[in-house]
Amino acid sequence: MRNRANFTGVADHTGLFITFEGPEGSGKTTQVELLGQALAAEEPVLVREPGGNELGERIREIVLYGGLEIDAEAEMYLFMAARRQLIAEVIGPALERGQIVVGDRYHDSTLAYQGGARGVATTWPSTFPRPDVTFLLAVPVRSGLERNVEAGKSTDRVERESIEFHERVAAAYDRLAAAEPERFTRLEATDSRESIHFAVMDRLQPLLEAMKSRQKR
Ligand code: Z5A
Repeated sequence: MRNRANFTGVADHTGLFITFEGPEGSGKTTQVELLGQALAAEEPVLVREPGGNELGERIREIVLYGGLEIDAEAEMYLFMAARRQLIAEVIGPALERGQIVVGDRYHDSTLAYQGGARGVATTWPSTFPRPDVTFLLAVPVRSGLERNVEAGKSTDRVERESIEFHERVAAAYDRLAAAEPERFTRLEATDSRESIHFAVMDRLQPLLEAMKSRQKR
């Protein structure tokens, strides 16, 4: 792997960086898959967090399923270490090549879970590219948790937290979206899968066109 220590990728890439955020069971993975299919001709790069490469998947095992007591700040650094490796190995190079990158969670998850819900002091590192657009799938906390139970998903360390914890996550997401209205598009996750996907495509259309004209120059 090239040494990517200096990669910032904040403003200088020709690709398009799209992320999906939201509480448990809000339908992020469903929408990432639908978007991946809709953009198949563009060969988008789909990534999930934590994960998406070997270090990320190993950290995922430790932080979500390791059965360990982890200090809240240590947990934040683990998520961020996995993210930095994903940026260096996958996200940064893909954006530089002019590809579309679609993230199933990204740094806003750390701001909402470790910052908003656990109370850890968080920042946005300058070497973490900001997404061009972030879709926040808003769902009532209990409905989202019930959806995951109905889907038979096994619960991890974070999902087993109290309802109050998940309410704090949702409130933190609302504050993040309100603070950056140009980047965030808030969608009601209780709408049908198809109508959410339609709204996603509608929001992306001008960005996709702008990306293509940037690349022709
Ligand atoms: N975490 C963190 O604390 N800090 C960080 O920095 C990062 C993560 C990056 C990752 O768990 C955990 O790590 C997460 C936050 C924490 N844990 N918590 N709590 P994960 O990767 O295993 O899972 P997740 O990201 O939390 O996703 P999820 O909640 O499991 O699901 P989802 O992707 O949002 O939803 P889905 O899988 O697409 O859909 C869930 C079900 O609902 C499924 O049966 C669908 O068919 C159904 N669904 C989807 N859309 C609809 C609509 N529109 N209507 C009805 N039903 C629907």
